[in-house]
Amino acid sequence: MSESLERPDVVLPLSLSARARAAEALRAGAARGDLEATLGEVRHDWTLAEARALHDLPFFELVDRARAVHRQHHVEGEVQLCTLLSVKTGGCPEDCAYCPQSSHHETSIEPEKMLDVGEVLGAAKRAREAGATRFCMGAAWREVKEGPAFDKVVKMVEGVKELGLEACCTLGMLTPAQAKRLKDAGLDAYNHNLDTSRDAYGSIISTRTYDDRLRTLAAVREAGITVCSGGIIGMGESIDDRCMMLVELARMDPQPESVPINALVRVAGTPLESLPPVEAVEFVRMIATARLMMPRSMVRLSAGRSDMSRETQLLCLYAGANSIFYGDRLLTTPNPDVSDDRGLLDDAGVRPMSPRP
Ligand code: SAM
Ligand code: DTB
Ligand code: SF4
Repeated sequence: MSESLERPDVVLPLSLSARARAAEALRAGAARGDLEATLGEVRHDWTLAEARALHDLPFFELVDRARAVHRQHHVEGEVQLCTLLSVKTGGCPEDCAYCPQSSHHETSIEPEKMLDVGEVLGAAKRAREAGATRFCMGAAWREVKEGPAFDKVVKMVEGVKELGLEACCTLGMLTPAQAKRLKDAGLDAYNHNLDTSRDAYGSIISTRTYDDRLRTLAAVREAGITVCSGGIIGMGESIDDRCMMLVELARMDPQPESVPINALVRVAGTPLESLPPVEAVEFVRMIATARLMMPRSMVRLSAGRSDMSRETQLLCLYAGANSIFYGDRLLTTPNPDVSDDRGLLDDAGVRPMSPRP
């Protein structure tokens, strides 16, 4: 034993921390055992310790459990293809550290005028012909403002619904009255991400609060529109932050019908441009944990696929993701080519989901 370990002042903290670690391991073991008993149940009382116990399971065990829950609640070997379109690009007043469209950062994205309804419906029709069943329109807005721009969005939603597609929008903060108007236009889903944990949020965005986000989600739910909310990993957050974000989402009652999990797309000119990429195994852990905590939700393998191998993407689908963004662009950044995605799904024998009747 080294000299330092024999000194009473050192021995005590060391043995305490060893005991604490042993107790923690026991607690985690118990939590894992308990969690096995409720596998596949929709629960709204998740704790951080439980989320961590799942997230930190041996990788194969985590994926096995997630796969079992996935098969219990979802059609095997099927993936929904969703196409994104930025209907109003750039010049956003918010300071989201990850976002190329924020006017606070010097990126290559220049503000553009809003697309016309005809252009958007043309893109939606092409997306449908290419096999997408859901079309999501994004605007680089802090919030929706009443007026001609919102009137145009309402027309876009009506047109997308006439094409037989699921319609989703992501337009920033929304009031209950605006949510109601979108619902009346036929909107199926509204995307508004928590992005990260409440604790990490302040280091990523300062121009609106976590509670602002929750208020918008409440307005969406109240209007009878389904909720699409998830977040981004790879922004320098801890594993606890990732798990806490999932806890916030899973505690919602009802849980979000749709949970996009994005890997940060590191865009030049944003404050996060030099962060290291997300490890594949960490990304799959996040997908699998989301699947376990929100068994019935669509878990969407979202931004970041351009930097992932085919094998990583397949592992995500195996571990519980059942949707991808499909089309050569996300909002402003690249996405894998449609032909590559078709090849990947064909090679794996995964079927694109058919339109719902
Ligand atoms: N302005 C609206 C808002 O923030 O709610 C809608 C558009 S915003 C681009 C939608 C979501 O895209 C963000 O909440 C964020 O999760 C995701 N996102 C934006 N930039 C990203 C990036 N560089 N990498 C990964 N996800 C990103
Ligand atoms: C979501 O969670 N990811 C999508 C969608 N919801 C709107 C957006 C990803 C954007 C990635 C960066 C960009 O292309 O601008
Ligand atoms: Fe604006 Fe949305 Fe980008 Fe934030 S994420 S800067 S709100 S477009």
